[in-house]
Amino acid sequence: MSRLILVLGDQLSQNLSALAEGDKETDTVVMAEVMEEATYVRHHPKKIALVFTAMRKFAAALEDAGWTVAYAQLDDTANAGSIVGELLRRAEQTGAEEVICTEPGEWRLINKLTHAPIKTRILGDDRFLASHGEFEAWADGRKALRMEYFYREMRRKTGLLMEGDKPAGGQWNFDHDNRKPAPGDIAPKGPLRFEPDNVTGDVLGLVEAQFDGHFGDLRPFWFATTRAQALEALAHFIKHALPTFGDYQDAMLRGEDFLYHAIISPYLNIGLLEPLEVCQAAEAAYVAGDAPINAVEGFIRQIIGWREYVRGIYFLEGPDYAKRNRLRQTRDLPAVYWGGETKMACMEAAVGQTAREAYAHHIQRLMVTGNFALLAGIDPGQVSDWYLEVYADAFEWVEAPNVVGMSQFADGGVIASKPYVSSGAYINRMSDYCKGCAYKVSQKTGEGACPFNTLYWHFLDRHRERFSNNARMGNMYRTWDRMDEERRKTVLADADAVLAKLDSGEVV
Ligand code: FAD
Ligand code: DLZ
Ligand code: SF4
Repeated sequence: MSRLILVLGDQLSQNLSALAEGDKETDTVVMAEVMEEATYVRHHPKKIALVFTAMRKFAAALEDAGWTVAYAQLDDTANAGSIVGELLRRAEQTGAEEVICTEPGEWRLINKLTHAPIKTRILGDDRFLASHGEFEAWADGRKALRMEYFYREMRRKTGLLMEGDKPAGGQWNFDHDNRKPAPGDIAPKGPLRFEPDNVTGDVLGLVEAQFDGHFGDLRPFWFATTRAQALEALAHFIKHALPTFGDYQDAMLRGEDFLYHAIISPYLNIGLLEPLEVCQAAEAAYVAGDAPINAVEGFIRQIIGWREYVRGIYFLEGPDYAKRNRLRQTRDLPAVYWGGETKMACMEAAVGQTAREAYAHHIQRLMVTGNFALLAGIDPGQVSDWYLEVYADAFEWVEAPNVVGMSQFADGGVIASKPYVSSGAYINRMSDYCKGCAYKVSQKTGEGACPFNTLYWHFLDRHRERFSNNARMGNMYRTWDRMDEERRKTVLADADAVLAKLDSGEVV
């Protein structure tokens, strides 16, 4: 019996479980560029171009490997417009009666496939180190699901940076050696960039024609779009940036969009790279003496720790997770997130580079755009949609836990033990944004005060009931309570004025 093997745009791996189950002689691989996937949120044009180009090249690689591939380009006249529609169209063409697919990274699509009017078998996605069952077993009976302990399990499981049953270097975590501000005179090489070829050129033309109104710049487009290119990009990072990765992991500098980050998340998340091979490459650099333990451990932790952990949480918590709003924040996302004028230099830098590159690093996402949204009381659903749209690496299994959980505390504390909020002081310590900002980071109240400074106290004050008993936040509340009442009133009034400006669309 012939079957259809569905390969989605973020499943571009030769060892995909659905392909392993398929039969080259009798089955047809279905791949489809469809409007439904390209517009369920209005993805950044660079992200759509990455996914479509990588899909086209992966389909060609599958054909070279002997598969029959039924590929639909977005502008094919017969294109049904959705994944399920395309499966039904191909089933009619081929006579196939069953679909085999690897679990999608989003409940939305799992639900559509589960209810498709054709028999569909969904296999586990074994491109991750921890299966759902393993994560559930780890989580079972624990009061708090903290990443650090899960990460140690993954170290033991993979043997990465292990000396027998002990962690290499005598510690599991070297974060205290990391997170320095970056001096102004560094010269990071940045990611490896690839010239568009004919296939990429065709897709860029298509994206330009079809998704003109989406936020962000399509060109210059330089992402890797094949596994071979992604491996080159990885090797470039290991050689040129990994040794310094840890030191400046949290730093932010004007005009330096990438610093010493890897810029591999888009490639990992669409399947061009595998998490274990990436970590093994980093470990090899440590063993060879080419990169220090603080950098390599920190890097590996992001992948076998955070990346696996957030996926575990997304599937453990279920389909309602991405919709949670435990702090009941309801303000609309302000125009500054769409490139609207702002006087805040940090927001301008983070949003500006997001528009240009479909990329911002972790601390820009967490402590600039995320921090501001949380302090300003923005609806986490709108915040989450924004992140899903604007980043090339954003797929809901990884985006939602990072945004709804880690950044917006909208899951009520499943991921974070306290909200990631800070005044302008943190941004000033870790960046050069505040120099030359229209606001003064040292000013706590009044016209020119940094908005993060007043909104920070406003956040704590309006959520006192929830957080004042949190052991990790006691100091913050004690500091607030020690301020004299007049000052507290002024701070809150100034914060209200900032919020009113946001609501009325005035420039903040
Ligand atoms: P590096 O800083 O060089 O880190 C190496 C790798 O570690 C990354 O490629 C990534 O695969 C992994 N990693 C690091 N941190 C995380 C994390 N918290 N969760 C999962 N993987 C991690 N990452 C995404 O892949 N997709 C998202 O949609 C996404 N949304 C985020 C939203 C917010 C609010 C925050 C705070 C973080 C988000 N992250 C997301 C995590 C992180 O910001 C990105 O993985 C990272 O910036 C990718 O750039 P890089 O490859 O240069 O990473
Ligand atoms: C992100 C994306 C986009 C933009 N377009 C497509 C597409 O046309 N066809 C496809 O198969 N996949 C696409 N994707 C990736 C899917 O949206 C992704 O598989 C789901 O969000 C689950 O992670
Ligand atoms: Fe951002 Fe405040 Fe610094 Fe300006 S002063 S860059 S608004 S933290």
